Amino acid sequence: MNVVALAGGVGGAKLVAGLAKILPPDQLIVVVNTGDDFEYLNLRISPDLDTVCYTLAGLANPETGWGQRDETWVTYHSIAQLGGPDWFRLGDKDLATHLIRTRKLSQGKALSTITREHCQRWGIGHRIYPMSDDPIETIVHTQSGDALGFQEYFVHQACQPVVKSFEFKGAEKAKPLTAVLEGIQNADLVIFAPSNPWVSIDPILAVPGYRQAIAEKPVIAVSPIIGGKAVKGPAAKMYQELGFVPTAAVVANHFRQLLTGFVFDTIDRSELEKIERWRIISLVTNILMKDEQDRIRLAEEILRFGEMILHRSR
Ligand code: FO1
Repeated sequence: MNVVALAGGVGGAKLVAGLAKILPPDQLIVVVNTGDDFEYLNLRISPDLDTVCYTLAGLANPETGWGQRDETWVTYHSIAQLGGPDWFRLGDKDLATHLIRTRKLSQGKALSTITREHCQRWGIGHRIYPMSDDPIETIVHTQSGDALGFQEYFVHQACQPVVKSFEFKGAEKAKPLTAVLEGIQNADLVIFAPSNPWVSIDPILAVPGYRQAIAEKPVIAVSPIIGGKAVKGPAAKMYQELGFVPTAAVVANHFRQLLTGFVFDTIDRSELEKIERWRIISLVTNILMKDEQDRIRLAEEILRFGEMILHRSR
């Protein structure tokens, strides 16, 4: 089965790692949010791309989900000693990725080419693409009138500002990747990984052409909300601040126009009827991924659910 998965950071990366254990490299394409990318210490940082790649390569830090495992922080502490900036923690190993990526970008290489080269070095066979080679910047507009870059909001201000809306600056002018568009056209199934709908999946859907291509395909989304809370990050807080009660059903409604299927947790079983009334087929299961076994089990269940959906529509 040919699958295209859309993913943001830590939650998305875990499911993608499960899918990559089951699907061979020629059957899985991963499209990663780059709206969180920014420049820090004159380096181009692509947090979600790195999180997905490190996770697939088995290099991810198991405590944080981002950055590398067995990391050292010598440079970070030396930078702090010199007066910083030090609000964004770059470990020594991780720093190498940003240095080489920035160097290659300045030589005129596209982010997708650099990502492919790095994946080869890390032994990743599956195809991982940034959502575009053009810059797209997620801007968080706050209730107090500020317009914050995503990492300024997320890390520096610890998601404290109350959000009002999101903007994906540069999206309307950005070019979709041909390989991604072709991947979607050849896909049997598109999966939205359990990533933040507002700031991980929506930026990908804002790239011209992707939403229209995805609308032609069966789509399954996996809820990042369990029991009213986000597994990680500010998704639940964002829904609340935007006037929604954060539930699995609210996530299904977020993507309602595109969804064929929705996967959510047994704890939220009472929302089943509401979601099915929207003609979205549901899979209710344990979606919390605590270890590698959980990732593989959930990926298997989702792929089986996908087969069932495909069978029904034939
Ligand atoms: N998240 C933090 O909360 N604090 C950090 O200092 C931090 C550093 C960092 C370095 C490299 C990287 O790839 C990711 C990093 N993240 C950090 C995570 C990241 O900024 C967010 O998780 C994503 O942007 C949201 O998906």
